[in-house]
Amino acid sequence: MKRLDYTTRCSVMVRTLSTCLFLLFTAHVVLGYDVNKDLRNLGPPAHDLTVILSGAETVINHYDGYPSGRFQSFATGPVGSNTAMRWDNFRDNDNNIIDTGQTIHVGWSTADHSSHIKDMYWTDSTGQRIRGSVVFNITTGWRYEVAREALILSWRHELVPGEGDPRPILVSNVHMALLPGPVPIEELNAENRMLEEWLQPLPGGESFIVAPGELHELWLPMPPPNTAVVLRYVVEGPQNDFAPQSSAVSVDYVQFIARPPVSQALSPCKTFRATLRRFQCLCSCVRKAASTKRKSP
Ligand SMILES: [Ca+2]
Repeated sequence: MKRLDYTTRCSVMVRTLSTCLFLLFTAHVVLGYDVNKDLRNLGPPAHDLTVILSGAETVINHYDGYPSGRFQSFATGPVGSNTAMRWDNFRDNDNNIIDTGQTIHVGWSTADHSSHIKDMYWTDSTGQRIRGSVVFNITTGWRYEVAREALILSWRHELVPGEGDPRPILVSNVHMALLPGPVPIEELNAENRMLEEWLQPLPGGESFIVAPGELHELWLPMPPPNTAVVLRYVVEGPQNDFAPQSSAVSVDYVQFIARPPVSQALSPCKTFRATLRRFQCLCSCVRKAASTKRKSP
């Protein structure tokens, strides 16, 4: 009888552990990696947009535009070993065409906290790539440097357009907001006035050029676990007469959840007070940078 009790207890412990692991895994899956883009068409006029993500991706959510200009259809599926996302049937208040100079908006979430755009382009009325169309993109990533308690943000140039060679990309006006929880994907854009107020200039993110295959990094003090980190920045071609330009100027909004390595998250010395101190320090850093920028002519 005693042996049975012990076995039962073990069984309950195993079940509890399994449930915890399941919940941990589920939480990991549910929290997505969100990307939203405002794309201003630099011409010629276009009908629709196609984005090719590298490898197999699970798109768990998508956002199809502002009320003033919205795509009526969205489709995703494999193209060879990659994943395509297609926004079709654009409707706006005039000609249902993405005119030169017009800004449209798309967004998506993937299940695995990361996705890399391999190619992106405007399409014509038949859904085919407009000849020569390449919308520049740079992939945002992050990692933790445990020894230095730092969060390292990165911008990696991984665009391999189906037409032409990869070109250098100019990233500018990087802003960041640290929030207690994630912003819903439909509110991760310029129409969210509160988000716009929270976004502050990120020191070192004023302007940088990233060559094909290269990486640019910025370091931050580690935010508290589960902080939602929102980045906003401008992506375009280098601004000189000779540099090839993107077919759009993109303002990207990227959101991820700051989650330190498990070993650190479980460490008893990582108290709430310590993380709060780091959070306050980080906010003060960002505020200081913003105030310095405002004072400078
Ligand atoms: Ca239009």
